[in-house]
Order: sequence, then structure tokens, then C-alpha cells
Amino acid sequence: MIDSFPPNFLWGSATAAAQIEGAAHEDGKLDSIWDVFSRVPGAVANGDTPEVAVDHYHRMPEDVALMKRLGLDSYRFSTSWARVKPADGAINKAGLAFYSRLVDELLENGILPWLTLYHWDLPQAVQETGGWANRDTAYRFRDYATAVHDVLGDRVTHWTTFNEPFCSSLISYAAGEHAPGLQDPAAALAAVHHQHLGHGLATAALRELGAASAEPLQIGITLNLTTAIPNDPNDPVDLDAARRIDGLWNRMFIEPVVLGEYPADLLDDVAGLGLSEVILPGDLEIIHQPIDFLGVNYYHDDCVSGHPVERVTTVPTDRPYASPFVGSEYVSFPPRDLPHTAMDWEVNPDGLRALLVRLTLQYPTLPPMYVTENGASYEDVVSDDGRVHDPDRTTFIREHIAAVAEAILQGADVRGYFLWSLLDNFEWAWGFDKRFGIVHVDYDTQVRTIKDSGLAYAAIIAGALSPTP
Ligand code: IFM
Repeated sequence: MIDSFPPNFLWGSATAAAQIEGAAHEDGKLDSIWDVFSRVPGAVANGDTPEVAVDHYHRMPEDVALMKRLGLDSYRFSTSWARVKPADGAINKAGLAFYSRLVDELLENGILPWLTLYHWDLPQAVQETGGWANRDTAYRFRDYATAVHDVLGDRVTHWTTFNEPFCSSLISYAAGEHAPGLQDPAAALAAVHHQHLGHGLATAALRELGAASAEPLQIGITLNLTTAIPNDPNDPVDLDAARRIDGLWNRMFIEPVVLGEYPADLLDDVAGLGLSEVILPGDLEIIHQPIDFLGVNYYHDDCVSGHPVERVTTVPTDRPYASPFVGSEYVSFPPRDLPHTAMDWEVNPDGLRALLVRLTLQYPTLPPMYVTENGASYEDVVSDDGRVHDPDRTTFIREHIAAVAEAILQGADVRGYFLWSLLDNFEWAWGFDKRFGIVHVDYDTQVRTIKDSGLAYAAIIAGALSPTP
């Protein structure tokens, strides 16, 4: 099975700044929206905050050494806008110096840096000017991207503009479950469009800056995608609910970038919520920049019904649930008879194969894909033997990698796989309650222990373990 991966297939692991760095107010970094949101009572489980996280800011060389031990080809990390331009004004040289040291450490260890510019930690100062609901934020994002390029552009070749804009728009501005915690569907749709615009502006700017580089930049975006499966494929109500979720969660994010247009049915579904009004002449041309890769984050599919079945919600919140499913009367997610992770997410590796093949068939102009996140949370403990035995995660990883191999055999152009996550970390509204790492972190001592799943992943990378369980 391992033989069906192309020779230069990239094996990696991923993290994000706010989830691991800590040092939330050090060396000039100021509040991001997640620092502020996590201080709102009830917003994050157990009152956890990213203040210290897993102290990666101070333990970076140790963490890069772990990557080396695992045999990673590449490390996907994000830069924190709130560290680079904390007050939305001057550039914080100390903040950029951290990322410069990280990039050097990676390169010295033969690990390709894969940089994401936006993984949800907007400077609070920018939020106070309206955040992503304000069109100006797209231009500020472009300026932040060029500031990062000015310092790292001589060494970083792989650039991702946004990670999962679905989360930093709908979940953040409509559902209120992520920072900044708003429940305003029109602001959410404006945030979608302005993040698209920011993607296009930054891509064009980076492309221009990179033109002088010896090695052309690889620029892309990472989207979290799902397959919306109608609960009853013979029920027109369920079929229509699945279409609407596919439009709102997948096509609203893929199509402006890849096709230069919003899906017509989606525009109809959300008519009256202001999306059409924020799309100015010329925006779609800016958004529709050529990209070099599409990052696909996959965790699970969603079984969808248009009937009022009780919704399975996965985020602990005592705020009233505000539906992000604008444009619909009911959308519910009936549970299916599949194994579930500690997040209560379905384990369905074939869904990853099906998604990659579907994207290939549905979008003939799609650039090569990388699975930029895939992984699982389980309740891990350090055993008496000092090890973390997490057989469910090992099986999850092997089966999903086997699914990628199968997708490639079926014609999908997938060039790499990044496991989420390298380290246990701050899982947003779940705080430190959910562990996704292949390296366990003791949150009291910050001691790192490679889990059995991490050893298995290293063996897969080394070609010593077949993904097929
Ligand atoms: O931890 C997150 C990550 O930040 C974005 N993608 C999903 C992961 C697991 O929830």
C-alpha cells in the first residue's frame, strides 16, 4: 500500500500558533481575539486560556527535535498576526524573530517549513475595528502577509493564506462558538467574503514578492471540507438539506477561489443576509488567483436531515445556540452507527477517500491537493510503563492514510499528508480537554511523550509499517 504514494509524497504534522505557543503577552505580543474570548466566563471549557498553552515559544528546539525523531518531511505551523503586528500598526521584530528562529531550526533539521498566515488569532486591535465583518481587514491581512514575507520569504517556500475560513467566519460570527463569539449571520457572511478577499490580495502580493526568489513560491489555502450525506437519500427534504449544507460549508469556500464565483444556489439560500451586497465589482477576480495547492482538512462527514431531528452539538456552550445554517428552516445531524472519537466525531476513513475523489471529479481545474489536517482526539493517559498506549488513534491514522492511498489510485492528485496534531494542545472552545497530539503533553510539567500512535506514524513514514491495519 505504501508503494502507491508518489516518491516525493510529503509526510508532515501540523499545529497552530494560538494552540501551542503560549507566551501570549511576551516579547511584544498583545491580545488576540482568542486571548480575549477565553477570558469570557463559560466561553472555553474549564476557563482554560492560551496564555501558556504548551509553551512551544520557549521549547521550540525541543519540539523540532521531536519532529526530527518522528521523521517528518514537513511541519505545518501558523504565524500569529497578534505577535507580528500586535496593535495593528508597527511590526513587532521580536515576534518575527521567533518565527525566523523556528524556520532556521526546521531547515537545519531537514524539515520543510509549511507556513499558514491565519489560523484564527486575529489581533484584538483589528477586531475592535470590526474584525472580518469590516472589508478593511482584508487589506490589513495583505499587509501582515507581506510583513511576514519580508522576514521569512528568503527561506519559506510554502505559504497558506487561511486555515479553515469556515470556522473563522460561520462558527465565529454566527454560531458564537469561536472568537469573537458573535451571533450575527450577516456579519458571518461578510466575514466569509472578506477572508476570501484577503486570500486573493495576499496571494497576489506574495506572488509578486516571490517572483524574485530562486525557487517559486507555492501558495494555497486550506479548507475544512465534509461530505453532506442525506439521511434518507430518497427524501427530497433531506436531499435539499444536504445540498444547502454542501453549499454553505464546502462550495461557498471552494468555488470563489477555484472558479471565481459563488454557487448560485447558495446565493439564493442566503439572499437577504447581505452576502451579495458585500461583493464589490472586481472582488471575484482578485479572489480567483491561481493557487499552487489546495489544503484539505478532513475529520468526518455529516449526515444531514431537513427534518427537525435533535442536533448533535459538539461544543460545550451555555450560550444559546445560534444556527450557522443561515437560509434554512431546519438542518439536523442525525448520528450514524459508526465509531466515534472523544469529540463525538464519526470515524469514517472512506469519507476521506470519497471527498478527495469527488473534488478531483467535480473541479477539473483544481490544483494538487495536500491533506493538511487529519487526526483524532482520544482520552489518552500516561501508563505505568511511562508510555501512552493509544491504539484507537493508531488505527485511525493507518486507515485514513490507506484511504489517501486509495484516493490516489482512483486518480486524486494528493501530494502530502499532515497529521493533526504534533502535540496535545489548546483545542479552542474545548480548552485542554481534548487531546489530538501524537505527542502527549503533561500540562503541569510540559513534559512531552511520544504516543504509540506517534511511533506508528514514524514507522509508516519510514516505510516500516503498512498503513493498512
Ligand atoms: O484543532 C483544530 C484545528 O485548529 C483546526 N482544525 C480542526 C482541529 C481539531 O478540532
